[in-house]
Amino acid sequence: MRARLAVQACGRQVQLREVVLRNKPQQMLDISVKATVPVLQLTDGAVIEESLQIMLWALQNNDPQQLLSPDKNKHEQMLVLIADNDGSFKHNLDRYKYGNRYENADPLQHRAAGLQFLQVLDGLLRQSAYLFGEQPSLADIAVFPFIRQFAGVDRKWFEQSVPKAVQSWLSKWLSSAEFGAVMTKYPAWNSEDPVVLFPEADS
Ligand SMILES: N[C@@H](CCC(=O)N[C@@H](CS)C(=O)NCC(=O)O)C(=O)O
Repeated sequence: MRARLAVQACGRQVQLREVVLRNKPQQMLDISVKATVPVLQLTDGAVIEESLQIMLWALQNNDPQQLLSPDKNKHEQMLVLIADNDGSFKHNLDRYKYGNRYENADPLQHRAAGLQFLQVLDGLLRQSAYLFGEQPSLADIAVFPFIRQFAGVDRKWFEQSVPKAVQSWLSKWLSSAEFGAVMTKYPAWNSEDPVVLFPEADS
């Protein structure tokens, strides 16, 4: 979702091939040993296998909303926050959400550890409407899809325990036109299908 958000924000179109993870197409396996989604193949054949790298590729090409240039030269701080999200927060999220898949993981302990990251977000959101200023940045669109997952595990607990500034920020993103547009469901790609462009020409 976050790769789609960045591609959408950069104003370029890509060909979209929806993958069902339990039935990965051979064409995907041929270009990516890692075989995770998202994966982007460029016209020169180069392959980008990490969602954050796809986001950076998109926005370094074209960044009309200046998502890479948050207020007050906070670019480095933004990348550090995203690394914390992708590292320890994602680790805790997976063990909270899918506790039964991890031996010896205590989901509630990982929920508590995840909450600490949300408190960091709260500190930022008490200062400005978005994580790094009054306008959205790469950090917002890189992080909120994970907070959405965290919220979805136990919505009641989330509403009671997570700082209100974080809840409002998340709600704003979930009701945004940008998020609505990337949540479109696509049928699984098949090599005989016509090309699907994302975003569609008129969006
Ligand atoms: N850090 C990677 C994580 C990619 C990842 O693990 N994606 C999952 C789906 S959300 C996946 O493709 N898993 C492979 C599988 O289940 O076979 C990224 O952000 O691109």
